[in-house]
Amino acid sequence: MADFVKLKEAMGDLEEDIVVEIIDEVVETGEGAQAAVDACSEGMATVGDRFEAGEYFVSDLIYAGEIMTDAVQKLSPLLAGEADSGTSAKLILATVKDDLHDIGKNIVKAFFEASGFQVVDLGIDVPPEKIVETAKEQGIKIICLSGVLTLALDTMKATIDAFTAAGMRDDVKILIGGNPVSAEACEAMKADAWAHSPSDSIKICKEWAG
Ligand code: B12
Repeated sequence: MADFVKLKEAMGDLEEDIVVEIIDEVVETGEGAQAAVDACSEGMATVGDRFEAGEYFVSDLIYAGEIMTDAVQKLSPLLAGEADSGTSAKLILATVKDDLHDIGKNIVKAFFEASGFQVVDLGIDVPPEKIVETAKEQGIKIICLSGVLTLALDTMKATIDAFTAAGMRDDVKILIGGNPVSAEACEAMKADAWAHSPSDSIKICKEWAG
C-alpha cells in the first residue's frame, strides 16, 4: 500500500514530484484511491493553514490547486470503481457565484457519476439565475451546491431564494456541501440537506431520486 502520510506531507509541502510518484503508484496498483484523496485533502488543509499564517501566497494556492487537480483526474476512474451504482437520475452540480474552488466539487462529481447519476456540471462562479434556468429547462429536481469560501453561504442562500422567487422551491431538493457548510447553515438558508463527504451526498440524493 502507498505511503499516505508521506503523500499528505508532500501535498502540504508542495512537493509535486513526490505527490505524482505516490499517485502513480496508487493508479498502478489500483488500491487506495479514496485514502489518496483523503491524504491530499489533509495536505490541502496544511496549505490553507500556511496561507493563513502568511507562509504561503496566492501563487502557492494556485500551484496546490494544480497538483491536486491532476491527482484527482488520475484517481477519478478508480474512485468510480470504489463507489456502488444503482440510479440514473439527473442532477445539477455547481460551485456557487463568487467562489472559484472546484476541486471538491470535481471529487463529488466523480462519485455521483460512479453511482450512475447524470451530472449536469455548471462549473464555478455560477449565478443563481443560471442554476434555476437549467433546472427549469431540463426538468431537474436535484440541485447540489458546492462552496468553499465562507461567503459562498450567502450565494447558496441567494440561489435557494431564487428557486422560491421562481415558484419552483417545492419542485426541487437542494443539497449544500463544502467546507463552510453545517447543520446550522442548512437550517438558516432552508436547504433540504447538507453534507461534507461524497458518500453521504450519494446516500441523500439516491433517497431523493427514489
Ligand atoms: C486550492 C485553494 C485555492 C485555489 C483553488 C483551485 C481550484 N481549482 O479549486 C485558488 C488559487 C483558486 C484559491 C483562491 C482563493 N482562495 Co483558496 N484555497 C485553496 C485550498 C488550499 C484548498 C481547497 C481544496 O481544494 N481543498 C481540497 C478539497 C478536496 O476539499 P473541499 O473543497 O473542502 O471539498 C471536499 C468537501 O468539502 C466536500 N464538498 C465540496 N463540495 C461539495 C459539494 C457537495 C454538494 C457536497 C455534498 C460535498 C462537497 O467534498 C470534498 C471532498 O471531500 C483552501 C484551504 C482549505 N483548507 O481548504 C484555500 C481556501 C479555501 N482559500 C481561501 C482564500 C482566502 C482564497 C482567496 C480569497 C485568496 C486570495 N486572496 O485571492 C481566493 C478566492 C478565489 C475565489 N473567489 O474563490 C481560504 C478561504 C477562507 C474562507 N473562510 O472563506 C482557504 C480556507 C485558505 C485559508 N485557510 O485561508 N484557493
